[in-house]
Amino acid sequence: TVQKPVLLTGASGNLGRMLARELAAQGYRLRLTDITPFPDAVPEGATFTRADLNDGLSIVQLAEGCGAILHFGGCAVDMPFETVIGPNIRGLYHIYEAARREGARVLFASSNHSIGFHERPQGNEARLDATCEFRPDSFYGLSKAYGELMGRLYWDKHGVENLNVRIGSSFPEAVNQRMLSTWLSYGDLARLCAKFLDAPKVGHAVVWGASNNPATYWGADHRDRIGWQPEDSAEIYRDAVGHKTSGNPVIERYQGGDYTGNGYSRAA
Ligand code: 15L
Repeated sequence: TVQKPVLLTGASGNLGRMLARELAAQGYRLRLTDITPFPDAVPEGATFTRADLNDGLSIVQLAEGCGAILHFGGCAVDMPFETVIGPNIRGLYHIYEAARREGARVLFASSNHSIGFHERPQGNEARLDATCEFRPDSFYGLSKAYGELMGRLYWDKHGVENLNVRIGSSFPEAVNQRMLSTWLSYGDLARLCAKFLDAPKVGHAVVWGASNNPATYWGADHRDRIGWQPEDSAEIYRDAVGHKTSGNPVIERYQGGDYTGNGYSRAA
């Protein structure tokens, strides 16, 4: 059977651009969208339409006939509450409504910041399971927790399948100590998206979005659902990264790093 088109939001972002290139090359029919223009040449077989996630009608129209939505759009870093609420909360509702109408599945680019106030494990201490409590470290992280719960709601109530990827740090290379634990290579992310698109069944699933890093903070999740296994490892960057840390005990204690210390005002 010919696969239905795939809607990729946040297509103009770092991860969106990489996924547009990789997935188009693999033959997926992509509809790209973002609020900012697509900075590259639109890959063959893909189209780009500028849209605001706040605009429900545009999102529903863009999703028409799609079999899946890769939702990478919205604020991607810590921002004030009023900035986050439009794209990340209202926008997410538009994505899920569109998915419900189309019977499409959703991959939600969640983040480690939805659980950022869990402490980093020391030594052989147990790694965190995907069933852990949400402990958002910012309004951004809170919007990601909300997004995962939106997926929970739409699966339980409407049977909309969704995979929530708690992305660690997805950049071309690991560039600091923390990223030896949290790094997700572009290759592993692209392979994860392809596995999601091809999987016979997803249900509601949560996966840690990190490469095969020996220093990982994270343990069990639902990756078997889509048959994904990361292939890369941040260890190759250990020497280059060195031992420099932030020097801030809050940032170094918690998994979310910088985001946990940003505006921190707790006395003890
Ligand atoms: C995120 O969620 C951000 O989108 C990214 O820019 C990084 O800050 C990443 O988390 C991280 O925790 O390293």
